[in-house]
Amino acid sequence: MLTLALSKGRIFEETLPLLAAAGIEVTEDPEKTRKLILATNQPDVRVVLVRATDVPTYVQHGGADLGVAGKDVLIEHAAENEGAGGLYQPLDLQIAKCRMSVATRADFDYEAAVKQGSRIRVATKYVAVARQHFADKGVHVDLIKLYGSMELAPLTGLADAIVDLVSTGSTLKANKLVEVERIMDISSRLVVNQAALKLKRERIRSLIAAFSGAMSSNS
Ligand code: PRT
Ligand code: MG
Repeated sequence: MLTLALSKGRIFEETLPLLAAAGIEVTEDPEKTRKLILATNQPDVRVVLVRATDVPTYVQHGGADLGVAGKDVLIEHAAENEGAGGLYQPLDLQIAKCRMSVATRADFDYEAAVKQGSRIRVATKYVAVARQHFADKGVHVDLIKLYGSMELAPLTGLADAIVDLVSTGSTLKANKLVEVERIMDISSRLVVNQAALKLKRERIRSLIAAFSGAMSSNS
């Protein structure tokens, strides 16, 4: 049995065409069932639905053989789990793309605050990335960990800036925030459990080959 961990929503949707290229069709719709384990047309392949941030945990500890997770999630997971040994990342799938950026209220002068060496209060879910980014710039920050709705922090005075994912930019715009700095491009990667890679070598290798074949035919 091969168990693949996916999160509902964009990662599930964008992984489907790659699975199809490997001859795998998920036979149930995650939006229409309450089941957390989904069967596929291949009797030896199943999909488990977990929270996006839980994908690396499932794969690292063998609850799933493989998974798909964003670079944002993988960096934070590695920082919280001392490098997350046992998680192999063979392929950037180039799906669920976005960028990680710093955003502020339009009336906050970020450049001036950075130049003056002021202490900046930054709210984010991505504490590891934010800490590294501001340390590299030599900017002093007070990091405030949030689990969602980061956009609210500068609007309520909780923080001067946020570090969040941006795709179309419409969420920032709707909340009258501006993107003041891009930190990094984000895409999702295939992650594989190290032990599964040894025990189920051929099955996993052919899956990786089918995924990368589907990607190169897309580009
Ligand atoms: O939603 P939930 O709390 O269950 O989990 P999650 O937010 O971690 O999952 P999900 O499915 O929303 O995101 C899974 C992965 O998709 C993330 O880890 C990213 O790698 C990737 N991804 C790609 C994104 C986006 N694009 C994205 N736009 N993840 C989140 N967003 C959010 C962003 O945080 C912001 O709130 O969408 C909003 C911005 O979008 P725009 O288009 O308005 O700029
Ligand atoms: Mg989300």
